[in-house]
Amino acid sequence: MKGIRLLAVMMSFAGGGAAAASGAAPVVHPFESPPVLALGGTGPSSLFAARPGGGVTCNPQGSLSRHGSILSARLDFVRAQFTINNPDPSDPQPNGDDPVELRSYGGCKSGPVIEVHPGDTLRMQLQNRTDPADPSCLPNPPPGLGVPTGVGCYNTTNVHTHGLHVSPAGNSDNVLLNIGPQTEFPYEINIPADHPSGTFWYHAHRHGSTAVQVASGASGVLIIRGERPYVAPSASDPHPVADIDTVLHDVSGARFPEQLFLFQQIAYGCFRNDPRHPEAWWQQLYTSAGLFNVNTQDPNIENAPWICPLSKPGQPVSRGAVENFALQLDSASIWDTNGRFTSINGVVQPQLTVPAGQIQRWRFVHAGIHDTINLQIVRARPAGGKNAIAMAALTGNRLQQKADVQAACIANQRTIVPQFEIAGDGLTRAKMRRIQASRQGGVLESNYLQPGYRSDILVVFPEEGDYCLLDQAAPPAERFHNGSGGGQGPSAPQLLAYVHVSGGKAVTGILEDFVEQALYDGNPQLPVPVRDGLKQGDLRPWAPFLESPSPTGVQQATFAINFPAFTVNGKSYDPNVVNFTRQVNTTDDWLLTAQGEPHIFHIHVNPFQVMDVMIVDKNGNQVSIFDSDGNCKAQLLSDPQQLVNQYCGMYHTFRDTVFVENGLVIKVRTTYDRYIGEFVLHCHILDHEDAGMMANIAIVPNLTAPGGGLGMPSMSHAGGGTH
Ligand SMILES: [Cu+2]
Repeated sequence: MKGIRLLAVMMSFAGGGAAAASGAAPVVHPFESPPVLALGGTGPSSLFAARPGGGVTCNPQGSLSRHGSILSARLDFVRAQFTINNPDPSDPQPNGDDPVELRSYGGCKSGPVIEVHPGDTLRMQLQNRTDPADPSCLPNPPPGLGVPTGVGCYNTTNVHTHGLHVSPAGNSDNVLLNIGPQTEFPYEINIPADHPSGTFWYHAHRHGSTAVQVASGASGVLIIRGERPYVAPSASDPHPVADIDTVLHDVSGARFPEQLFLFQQIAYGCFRNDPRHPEAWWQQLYTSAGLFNVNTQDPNIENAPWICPLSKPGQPVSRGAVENFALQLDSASIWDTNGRFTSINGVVQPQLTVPAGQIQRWRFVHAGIHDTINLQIVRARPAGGKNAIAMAALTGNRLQQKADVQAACIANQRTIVPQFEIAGDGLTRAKMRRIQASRQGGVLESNYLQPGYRSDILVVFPEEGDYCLLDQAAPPAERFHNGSGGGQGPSAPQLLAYVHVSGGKAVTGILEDFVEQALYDGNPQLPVPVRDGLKQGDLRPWAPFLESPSPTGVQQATFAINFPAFTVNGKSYDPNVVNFTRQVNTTDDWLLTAQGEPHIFHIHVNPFQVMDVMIVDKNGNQVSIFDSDGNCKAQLLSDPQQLVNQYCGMYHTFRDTVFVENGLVIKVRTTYDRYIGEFVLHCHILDHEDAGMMANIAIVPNLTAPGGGLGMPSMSHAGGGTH
């Protein structure tokens, strides 16, 4: 089923820096929520009912049913055909819909939303319905596939519940599983009753095929919805669990409308696959400058946008696919140059319509594999009552859009709409954070989203009009190799979505006051000091954690590429080696560093608290970037060479994923709470992970007992295996 399409009249944008490419009228795609699984029994419908502008264009294979606290989801991992809309007017495909064939969940561009409650058991029946004939899994894969050592087996998979505090063992959140083609696997994930509510996600995580699968769309949003109301602290329970969900409503008790944003960077390419030579498939990728293959030495081809021409005799063209690791994934600059667009819930540049003055909760999930999203919401420049964005910016390839976006969506202190962040990586913050147009190091602040990050914000649009959801360009200092392409955000601002604000009631005062007053007004049931705190953005009663226990140990993790080795502490991933063995219910500090270029630290099972970020000052001393209030030091922010701005809201927050800028030391603190077993830490630039930037950690009952307390060596088959 196609979404409703509105064809806007083609007009050049008055005052636009570049005329939109001629010929094609912009196609407006309504914003879609991610697909939901069909109900296969008695169960809840998704609480994400808001689907402004139209239906979802994919009904995923699979099903969902609930029996008491057991939620059963049948999730199909399939290689399926669908389309991805491409705004580039030179795209020859009908309606600008590129045909693709990709491995993902249920045959959709983004996986179905899974919503559970604390205390639920999530039974996920993963059906791997891919082809057992998998050339990437041969002992010697065809050299043209560009598969490095350790990478391959694209049809073998598993599922990781990113950010969940659940068991890593057996058939729970165990990423050491290899679920082959035509195999069915019953996950059973017990979500503890005291688990924080929030925004999490699931994705494929089988070492060697993670990047290919996630870059194909094998990811989905996993919501834990909480209904635990505020309870006063007591001597026996000094910090009772309570959910921020219970205060996010208006005076009538109606929940603030929610929108999910699963940002995906689906890196499809169309290949010249000669049907007479299937052994040579996935080796010749079409670009606007010619065919790109692993032996291409021509930078014009390497940096050219990818295209999907129409097939004709003598010119076979595959559907868009992610099959060649070397061509499609493992370059720090490839996402910036390949011409593909970041999609939201499977749609490129959707239009979201919201009323003015309505507070909404937006849940952002960065499900890309590689590239930073510098998220800003910007008021578009009015153009004589015309929809400036739809007229111009939506027509054009990325380079053509650059000028239009820069003309229509000018970010400055007057045009930026503040984002009020209430949770990072799903975990409610102790204090609401205003992300606004403070000038930091010569750049305007963004919501810095790295692969794996989540950010929950409250947003309210002050008045009717058009607004741009932007992936703001990274300043030169934050570009990979200082300007040679790739790295921390795009080289040109990119339009992610546009927001049409229509109707509602304009807000004239300060938006932060408006939001905090609404929280105050909506919650008269709270004790006076708690309610007064809400009015100041104090969220401590709903934050799952306030401070970590004191640490008893220090661990280090250093990410580095010594090509072709991708390493943690100098070692490439070996599934047979346990790199760290730690004792359950103890706390460590971890010192995280990256050599040469930035990497992204993620550890499974337990969140960590960002204790400090340290930088080497000009005297050679290691100093904190934070002042005594936990804010970034002003002199660092005024220096664009000091890349500290993305850490400024993180002091003492709890997360599960953190960017590790090279040259900095990130100190995090984590408690190995409750769960025994073996899991991983790794770089969340997923092609780095596949190539070896991952390590095993085993949590044992007792470090000093024989076998870590898991039993005598002769009983080793019973346990999580330690060394
Ligand atoms: Cu990395």
